[in-house]
This record gives sequence, C-alpha cells and structure tokens, in this order.
Amino acid sequence: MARQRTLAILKPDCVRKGLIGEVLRRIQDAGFTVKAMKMTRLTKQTAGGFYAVHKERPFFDELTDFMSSGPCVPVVLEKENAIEDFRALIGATNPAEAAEGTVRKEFADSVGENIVHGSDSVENGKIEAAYFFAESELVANES
Ligand code: DAT
Ligand code: MG
Repeated sequence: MARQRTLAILKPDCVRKGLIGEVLRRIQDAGFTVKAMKMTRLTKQTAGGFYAVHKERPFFDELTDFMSSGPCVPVVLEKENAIEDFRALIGATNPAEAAEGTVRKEFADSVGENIVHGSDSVENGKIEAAYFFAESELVANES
C-alpha cells in the first residue's frame, strides 16, 4: 500500500475544548506524519467553499456557522493508506454511531460538532490540502 496524504481539520469544537494536543497525540501515535499545519479561522463563505459538495443539504447553514465559529487547525497528514486509516481513527460522522475508542466517539457532542474532519478520497485530499496550503508549504516539509 502506497503512502497517501489526507487533510484533517481539528474543528472549532476541538480547539474550544482544549483538545488540540490530545487529538494530535492520537494521530501521531497511530503513525501519521504531520506534513503541514496551521491555525486559521474560516469565514462562513470559506467554510462554504470547503464544504461546497454539501451546499444543497439541510445542515449546510448550521455546518458553515459552526465551522466559522472559531479557529480551527488544518493539518496535512501522511501515512500508508492514510485516507482509510484516518477515517477509522476518527470514527463515524455521528458520534453516537462511532466505534468505541475513536476520536469522535470519545470527544464529539453531536453529528454537527464532531471534533475533526478527514478527507474521503486521495483526490479530495489533494483538493482539500490545496484549500489551506500553498504547494511550497508542503514541499518545504518533504522528508
Ligand atoms: P464526514 O465529516 O464524516 O466526512 P460528511 O462529509 O457526510 O461527514 O459531512 C460533513 C460534515 O457535515 C460532518 O462532519 C458534520 C456535518 N453533518 C453531516 N451530516 C449532518 C447532519 N445530519 N446534521 C448536522 N450536521 C451534519
Ligand atoms: Mg465528508
């Protein structure tokens, strides 16, 4: 299995709850390498751009309000099979349905405020990483 990259976001609830360190610890313990990271604050508009695929969904307004409600921490991660393995680490979208021991099961309050984002495909991971990071910021971290 080839090394892959995924784009994670430690969402505003993760930051508000003081869980940046805890979640990054779990991510690194699971074997992911941090390739790029920053703290930023999305606007309702930039949150909408990131989640454009969901713009017709009934929860879109709530989602973009939440994602722009405070700072978040986008992180580019690398590992073998990163896309699938990261989604396994974080658990199902709805924390009530997430497996025991997953990040969302342990820390998320609701389906809307679920602590962390993970890309759902290699292609989307590239698009999502480019939403937050210039190519130079990723290349600078090559190791
Ligand atoms: P995931 O984040 O697991 O990839 P998704 O792509 O289906 O899930 O949805 C993106 C985000 O939208 C999700 O993390 C939280 C929000 N969301 C999804 N379904 C929702 C719902 N039924 N009610 C409220 N928010 C929802
Ligand atoms: Mg998704």
